[in-house]
Amino acid sequence: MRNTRRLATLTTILALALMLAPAALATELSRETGGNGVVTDLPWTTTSFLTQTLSAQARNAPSGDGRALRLAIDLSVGGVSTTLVDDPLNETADGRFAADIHVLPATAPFGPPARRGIVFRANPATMFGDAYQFVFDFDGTLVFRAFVGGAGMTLRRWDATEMPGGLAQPFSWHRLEAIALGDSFRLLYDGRELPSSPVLDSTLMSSGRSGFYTFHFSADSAAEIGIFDDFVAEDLGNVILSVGTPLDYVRRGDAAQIAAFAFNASGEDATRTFRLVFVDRGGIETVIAERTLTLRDGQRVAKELPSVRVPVGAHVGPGRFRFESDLGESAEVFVEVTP
Ligand SMILES: [Ca+2]
Repeated sequence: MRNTRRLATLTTILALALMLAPAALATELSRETGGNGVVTDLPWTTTSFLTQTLSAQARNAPSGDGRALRLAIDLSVGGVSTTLVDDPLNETADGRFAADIHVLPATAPFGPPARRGIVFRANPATMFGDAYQFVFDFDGTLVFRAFVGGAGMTLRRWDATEMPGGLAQPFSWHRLEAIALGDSFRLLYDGRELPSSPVLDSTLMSSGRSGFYTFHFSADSAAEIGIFDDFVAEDLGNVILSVGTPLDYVRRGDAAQIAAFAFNASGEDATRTFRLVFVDRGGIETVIAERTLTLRDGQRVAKELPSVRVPVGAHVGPGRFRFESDLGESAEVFVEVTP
């Protein structure tokens, strides 16, 4: 081993190599705002054997257009009512799904306590009996569930103490949003990320359709089952990150070259804020570089983050570099440092 004293700085050079698949599809898959108040913007399919109807109606919704959607079951025994965008192009595994949900009282004519919310990764091959749900539960708490073979499995519940503003009040509107990337699910309520997000689960990894879901048990016929608005399904692309160094160790004071790569494998536009973070052995994290990029389709491009000179002392020591995105993708490389 040479004993040449190297520069007392650690220079990190970041390179983003952006490679994209050739297909060109819009990032936003579906948007429903209530049409003209009589018809809906999108074709929807109902998935229950029950008689259910989806209609656009005049409503005082947050969207400000005076229109929302009403999903109702014409039945006296209760049951599941799900409606999904009836378009194969709506299908995706990784995406952002969001809608405004109208919280209704549990009394007539609005009906008994009900679950209301959004579904995604709903599988057409099983008549949509497999899906993820992010919904208000009967008691007004929020719950994220895997619905498998028609049976629900709670993955995380947020009660009044964890919901921003506490339990939702009758006739209030709230936005539910889920960002699904592989086995990682970020859950947001009125734009605020909930505790424990992202929730990890690998039960349903295939692509599927998305839409609205309601359920109630009651024998009372409910005039209003679900009121929704501003549904959005967005394909976030399939971005794979990797990070590496040509060295398996860095000598104290040496210059190290860390290369971070992002690959959009889906062909959809994918916008991310990327960060390179150094994590020392004690778990202290330092953001070394951050940049927001859109990985577009149809071309192969390479971009570089600015070279960063890292002060000696702050980053000399064994640890790991983590390359991550704001949507949860990440990759790590461990670096040994010799004295
Ligand atoms: Ca609307």
